[in-house]
Amino acid sequence: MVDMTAAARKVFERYDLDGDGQLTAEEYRKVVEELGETGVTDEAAQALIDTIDSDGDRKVSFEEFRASMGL
Ligand SMILES: [Ca+2]
Ligand SMILES: [Ca+2]
Repeated sequence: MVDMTAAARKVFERYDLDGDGQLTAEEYRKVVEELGETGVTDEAAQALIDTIDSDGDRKVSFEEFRASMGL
């Protein structure tokens, strides 16, 4: 059985480049660019972060990230 929380944690850590436990729009943009997705604007990255962010700090904690995956 796959531990989905552990899997989500791995994805989260991949995006959290500075390891502070919060995903920012800039971190998200850097990772998708590394994956070959060009043309992601700061605004588009922030809009996605804001979609997942539930406490309004404009960053995504692991709890928010996990909740966004339905875990
Ligand atoms: Ca971070
Ligand atoms: Ca947040």
